[in-house]
Amino acid sequence: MARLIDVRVPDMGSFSEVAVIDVLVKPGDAIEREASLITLETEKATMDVPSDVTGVVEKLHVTKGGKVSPGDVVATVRVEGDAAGAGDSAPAAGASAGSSSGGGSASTAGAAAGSAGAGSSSAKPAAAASGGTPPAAPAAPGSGPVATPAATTAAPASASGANGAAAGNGASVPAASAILGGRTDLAPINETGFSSAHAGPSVRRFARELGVDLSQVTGTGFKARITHDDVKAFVKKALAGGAPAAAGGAAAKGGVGLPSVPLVDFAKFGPVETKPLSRIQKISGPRLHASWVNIPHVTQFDEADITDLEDVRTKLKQKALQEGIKLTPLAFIVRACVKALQEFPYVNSSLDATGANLVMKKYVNIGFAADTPNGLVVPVIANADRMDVYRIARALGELSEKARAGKLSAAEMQGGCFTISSLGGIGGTAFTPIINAPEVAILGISKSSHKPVYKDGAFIPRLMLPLSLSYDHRVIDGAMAVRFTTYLAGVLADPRQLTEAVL
Ligand code: CAO
Repeated sequence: MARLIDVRVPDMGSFSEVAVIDVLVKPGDAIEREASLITLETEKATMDVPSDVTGVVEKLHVTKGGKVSPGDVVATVRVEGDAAGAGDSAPAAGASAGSSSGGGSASTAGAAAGSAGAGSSSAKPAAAASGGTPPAAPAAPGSGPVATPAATTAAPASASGANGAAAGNGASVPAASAILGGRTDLAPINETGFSSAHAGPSVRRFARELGVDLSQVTGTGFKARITHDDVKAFVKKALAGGAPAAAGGAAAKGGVGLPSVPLVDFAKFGPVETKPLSRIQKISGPRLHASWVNIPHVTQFDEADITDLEDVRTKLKQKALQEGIKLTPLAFIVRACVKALQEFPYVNSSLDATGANLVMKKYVNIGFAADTPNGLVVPVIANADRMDVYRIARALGELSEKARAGKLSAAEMQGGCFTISSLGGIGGTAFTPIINAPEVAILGISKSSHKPVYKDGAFIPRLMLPLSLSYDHRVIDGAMAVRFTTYLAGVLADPRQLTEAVL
């Protein structure tokens, strides 16, 4: 006999009035249990609301562009006989529906527990309907335990029984350590990237169980949605040694990940406004974070005397401008870096996937950080070693313009060997740039200024350019780094070396 069952929006911690950005089904559609019905977007994450029953959509109660809150009915589903499965017995039984699906990693369990504690009774059937709090929704301040990287990376290791929630659900999905043959050296999950990944709840749960960071997985589904198969393919690649390695393997090997920072309800202390990160920030943030936690950074500071170089540049500048070339200090710095990289080939290398070999590059492609209205991008001057300073200046101008207009192609941001981050046009005296992995060094440039330099028994004013070289200490040691900056400073002090023709 057929029954009509309402599927509701689950408890989402402190979120309410959440935007419906996609409606994935229509009346008459036959749906399976766990099929995504709608996609919601909070300021922190997108998440799908799945059906907890198998049946036919009788009526939709939401529209794309509308707003919903926990407990709202999403759809009424006609369920025949016992087709509904565990989730349909009654709304109140939904919690068991969640666990019977094999879901509920440490993090989702933690978030759900927090939500339940904070939630109203009307929210509980909703949470039940989805089989638990959506994994993508970060726990709200005060709503309960927050999934820390430790918890998420510990989940796969729960074969050891360390994690009750995951261990209890381990029957339907093999633990990651089993799949990986005892290896658990996947990189720790980046929570920000994981939250914003385009994937449904069951895929998220699956990824959690395997310890897979969804932000690292390429989606092959509709609109680049990540599917179960994509996660499996990622794990297979990990088995073959192609996945990003954990930071020193600490998270996986010792079960200890990054400590989490405290969550604060800022609104308690005064008025606030929440603004989403830009698209570029969402992409670059996880990459910068990955570099920061994976690479042992050291920064070597130095200064180059560019008094003579500035004299030469001033003389050449007008003539170059007539040719449409803006001869800025950065063009000379790129040229000087090419020479230094040729002199110190280890700085022009990368570690291979095993971490046991260095890939020595026989080409020199220089990336430079460009500040654009949409955020930071790094265009790459390909084959900079085949260019004189004028061609470099032209390439810098063209790529900067494209960057600011948001018109850089993917190819124009790939293949870099070494990056320069120049803040010299703005100010500052020194900073510690983050290495653009898998490169092994990055040069930060600050504003040049006149300083008294003691020479031949007297102080004389010289124009000094601050250099900040961050390097990967696994590849470059301190002696090599300071030799590199000393050499670079020497080249920058001698404009003849920088204006010569390049064949
Ligand atoms: N010291 C003193 N003055 C400098 C200087 C330095 N180190 N570098 C540049 N200048 C001067 C230039 O000479 C120019 O002055 P004039 O017009 O009088 O010649 C002025 O500053 C502006 O230069 P520019 O910015 O137009 O050109 P650039 O080649 O120096 O830089 C680019 C181009 C794209 C690197 C720059 O515009 C930019 O985006 N910088 C920001 C990079 C960034 O955000 N890095 C941080 C990354 S981590 O968050």
